[in-house]
Amino acid sequence: MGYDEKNEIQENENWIRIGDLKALHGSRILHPTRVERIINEFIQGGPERMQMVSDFDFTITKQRTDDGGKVLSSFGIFNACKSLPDNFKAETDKLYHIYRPIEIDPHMSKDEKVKYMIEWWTKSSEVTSGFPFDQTEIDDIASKFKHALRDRTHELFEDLQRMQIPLLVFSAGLGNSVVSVLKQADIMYPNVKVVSNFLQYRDGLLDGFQQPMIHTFNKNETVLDGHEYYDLVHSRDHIIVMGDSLGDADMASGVPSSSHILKIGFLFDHVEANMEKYMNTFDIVLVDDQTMDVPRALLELIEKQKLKLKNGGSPPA
Ligand code: MG7
Ligand code: MG
Repeated sequence: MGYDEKNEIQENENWIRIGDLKALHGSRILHPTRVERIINEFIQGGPERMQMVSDFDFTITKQRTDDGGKVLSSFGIFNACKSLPDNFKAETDKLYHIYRPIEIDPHMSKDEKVKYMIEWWTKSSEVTSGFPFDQTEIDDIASKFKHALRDRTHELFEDLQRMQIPLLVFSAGLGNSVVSVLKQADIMYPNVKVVSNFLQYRDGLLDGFQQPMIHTFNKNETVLDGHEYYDLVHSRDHIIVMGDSLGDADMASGVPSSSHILKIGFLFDHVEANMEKYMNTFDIVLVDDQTMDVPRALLELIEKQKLKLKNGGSPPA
């Protein structure tokens, strides 16, 4: 997609070989030559042309923690709040058991699933209405999950901030929880933008989620079209996408200019059964990798080359 033959860079003495990238050694890559080319395009293009788009649940947070503790999703954090009305938990559980199997049904087409997902988010929004709720409740629970971020998440966010690369955290979950976790982890830098579902209030009571609703299958250009975020990044045509679900791979498909998109997929559940689909969907598949080491390794190459150019071609001291 968007593979621009005309502007392809040529292999030169600075060319990086994918086999030399230690961080990629454990990964599964269907088209190594293509990935090698994209990485070299990124390095040559520099930070000014980069942007990153990442999912939140189980992409910025871990799929598996060292102590085996369960990581709550952004909706899960909200649902754990104590003051929610008695019927709330029962209602949302009921919805989850109806719609979650549809969301992941391997036999139903995306087009068919969309109407069910709209139903799910709509009903969930309706249930999340008519009672008072204080954001500090989310903050209290989210504080426990700032330690469940992937290893080296802080470093990744610092890298992006230092290199002034915008990061879009794109989540079909609950934005209030996402922002709370990122803020409490001290990584909600100015270059980080969260697009997600946020709680809406009316007359002091909850009134569902704000529009536009973001669900599993419109987490792409369909909701971002015309969004202020596109103005911010329209000249950044080199994109790293990260996600743990197959649908995450499309997150940047509507970005106005995208010469090269490199998709990194974190695979943890049912590795064997999912491997083929993940390899066909993501350029780089990481199996049970609970770190940010791979995206950081790519950014490091980009930053090193930039410093090298600044120093007139000689390697940085
Ligand atoms: N997901 C979607 N909805 C809900 C909900 O109302 N409650 C809970 N607990 N989970 C929900 O992060 C996005 C994921 O959250 C799930 C409306 C879906 O599985 C979705 O992929
Ligand atoms: Mg996810």
